Amino acid sequence: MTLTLPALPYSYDALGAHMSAETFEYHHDKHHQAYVDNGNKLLAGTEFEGQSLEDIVRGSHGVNAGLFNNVAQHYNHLHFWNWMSPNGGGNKLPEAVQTLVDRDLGGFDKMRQDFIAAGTTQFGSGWAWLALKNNKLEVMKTPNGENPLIHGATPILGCDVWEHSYYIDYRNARPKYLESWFDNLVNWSYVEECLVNAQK
Ligand code: MN3
Repeated sequence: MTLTLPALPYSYDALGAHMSAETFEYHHDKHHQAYVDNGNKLLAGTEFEGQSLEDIVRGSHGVNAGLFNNVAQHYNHLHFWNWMSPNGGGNKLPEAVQTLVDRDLGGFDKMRQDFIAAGTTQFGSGWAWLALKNNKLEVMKTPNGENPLIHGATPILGCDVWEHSYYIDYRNARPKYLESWFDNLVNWSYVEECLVNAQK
């Protein structure tokens, strides 16, 4: 496969002050583009070329660090843009998501608190996640480009806590970014779509 950078699913200024056009100009146009370009260079001529993105992420982990870092970040960002939407956030979750949040994570408020804590306590660059593992929902955190796929899980929500995701809009205030992101931007419909796909 060839990795390609999709356009954002909304305009650059659609998320207002929660995530600015300037952040997207760097984060989407430069950082994500670099993962695509470097990933394609490192993928060429390898055994992974004919595989799905998910299989390349799983297969390259611990085997080809350069390739893994770039394809995993490509996978993470493909979903990250879709995990946000204008007028997102709130505590009205789709029923399928709410049911698992209640069953496995102690309800919305505890899940929110644990997700924000995961992102806040991820030392250095990384991600906070909601992921489905053995049909159970978990809050996870991972360093750098790692994601739940390499831990036998499927992500249904992820927040990028690399500084390039928040430094323009929030400077060093990562907890404030995570709270603002969770409360105003999360696209719960896409979370539900990811959950349904993960349960197939
Ligand atoms: Mn990023």
